[in-house]
This record gives sequence, C-alpha cells and structure tokens, in this order.
Amino acid sequence: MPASLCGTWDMISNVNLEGYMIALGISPCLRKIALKLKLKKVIEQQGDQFIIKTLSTFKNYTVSFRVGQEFKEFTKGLDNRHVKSLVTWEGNKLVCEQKGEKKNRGWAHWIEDDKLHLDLYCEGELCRQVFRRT
Ligand code: VL7
Repeated sequence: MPASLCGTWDMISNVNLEGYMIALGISPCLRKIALKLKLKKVIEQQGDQFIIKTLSTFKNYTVSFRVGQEFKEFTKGLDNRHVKSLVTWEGNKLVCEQKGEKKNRGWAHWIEDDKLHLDLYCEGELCRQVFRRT
C-alpha cells in the first residue's frame, strides 16, 4: 500500500514549468504570471475516488475522478482543452494519461521522502514539482 497522497501541500520546487506551458501553447503573458506562483495542492481520497485541487492566488483548478475510470476533463483556466483522462496506479505512482490534441500528455504523483512529487508532461517537455506538507 503506497503512502497516502492526502493532505495539504506547498510547492517547494518547480523545474521547467516554462517548457511545459510552451508545449501547451500558453501565452507569454500568462506564462509570466504562472511562473511566479507558489502552488498549493489539496488532495482528498475516499477509496478509488480522488479530488485534487491546485490552488494559487491567481486561479484554482480542481479535478475529481475515480481510479480506473476514464473521464472527460476540461482544463478550464489552464490551456482550456477537452481531454479524455484516465488515472491508474502504476506501482506507487498515481498516473494520469490525458488523451487529446496534445501527444504524450499527462502527469504522475507519488510520495518520496515524505514529499509529494508531481511530474507534468506534454509532448516531450517534463515539468517536475515537489511539495511538502503544510
Ligand atoms: C495544473 C500549471 C500551467 C497554464 C494558469 C496558472 C495557474 C494554478 O494538472 C495539474 O495538476 C494535476 C495533478 O495534480 C491535477 O489537475 C497542474 C497546474 C500547473 C499549468 C498552465 C497556466 C495558467 C495554475 C491552477
């Protein structure tokens, strides 16, 4: 049983968010704002059901899903695309594949050294974020 992802987390590192946002086609103006943000994650889990909130002073983004069940996701306020998402456990990693216009798009969360790790990837760009518990 992997360590629980649940709780409230503060971002402590953020590598190549710029590359990830360029891959998503985010405008230079929005990228400049996004790069300055200290993101917070709030993760709730009840069995196979997850709610993941990404919070900032600028905007918030919430996704909820059931592990193993494909769902329609609209990335409202991010790149505003419609994707078909599927989240599964791959070992200790909670992995999301986001199928749509952008190839090789998704993310993975896992716990390592009591920290929450997040890889965000899109079309060959990888953004790596690390969070610590508040
Ligand atoms: C989503 C930044 C950059 C557009 C706004 C910046 C405001 C705050 O997908 C994500 O998380 C997954 C896994 O935890 C669950 O949804 C990360 C935020 C990363 C994306 C795109 C810049 C516009 C961002 C909401």
